Amino acid sequence: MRRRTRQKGDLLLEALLFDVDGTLADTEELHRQAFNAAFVEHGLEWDWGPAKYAQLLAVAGGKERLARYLDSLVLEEEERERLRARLPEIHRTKTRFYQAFFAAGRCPLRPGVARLIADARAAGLKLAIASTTTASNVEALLDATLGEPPHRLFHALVCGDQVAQKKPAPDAYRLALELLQVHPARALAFEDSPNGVRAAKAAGLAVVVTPTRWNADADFGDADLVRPSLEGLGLSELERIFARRDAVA
Ligand code: XBP
Ligand code: MG
Repeated sequence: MRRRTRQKGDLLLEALLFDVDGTLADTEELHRQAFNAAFVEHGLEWDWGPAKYAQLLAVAGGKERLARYLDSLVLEEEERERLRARLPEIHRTKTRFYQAFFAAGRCPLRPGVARLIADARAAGLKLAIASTTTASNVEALLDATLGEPPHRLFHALVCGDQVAQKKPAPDAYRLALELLQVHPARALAFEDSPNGVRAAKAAGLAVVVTPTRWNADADFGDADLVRPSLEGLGLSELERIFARRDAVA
């Protein structure tokens, strides 16, 4: 699709920055199942049920989540360190299962996501991904849902280990803004989790939150807009959020 060059008097908004897990698609159940499949393959009697996983989601990053869980177990220190050395391999197995589940079409995009991406591209906005997950997981998601690689849809892709500090640190959003060459006051972030909102806000971005069941009861205090999904949320309404912010600024 041809991208329109921006004309004077266009939108205030210059860029949209999207989180991935929970925002583009409700993926955390698939991540949970992939973790449990990896535990079985590695002969571990670990089993993360939905309630346990909801707690563990407070830790962004699958490798960090595994480490936090390991630290919570009552183990001989020698056994704990032996398992810690295996975490990278366990996480690679988990990623393999996750991508196989996606390839099997087990997770659609959330409502309104595809249309907003298409409208924003047609309006000449810049688009970026700012995620804690691995780049190959983002590729699997976009390939399975939109049939395109990330670089055909987004001008910048910032994932997992590309930054020193994962969410709630602002690193991923700051790097995405730098790659887009866009000022945070002219960009909008889309998130699903408290960690994500904190990360975007710390980067100076206005944030639209579309929680999933994993964060349904969370407090999104300083988000600029909270909606059940992006369905029906058009660029003109997003521009109005912006105009309100500008009026205040
Ligand atoms: C959500 C995360 C990720 C996923 C698991 O990322 O925190 O860690 O839960 O994916 P997002 P990995 O910022 O897109 O919401 O195991 O690849 O980390
Ligand atoms: Mg998320």
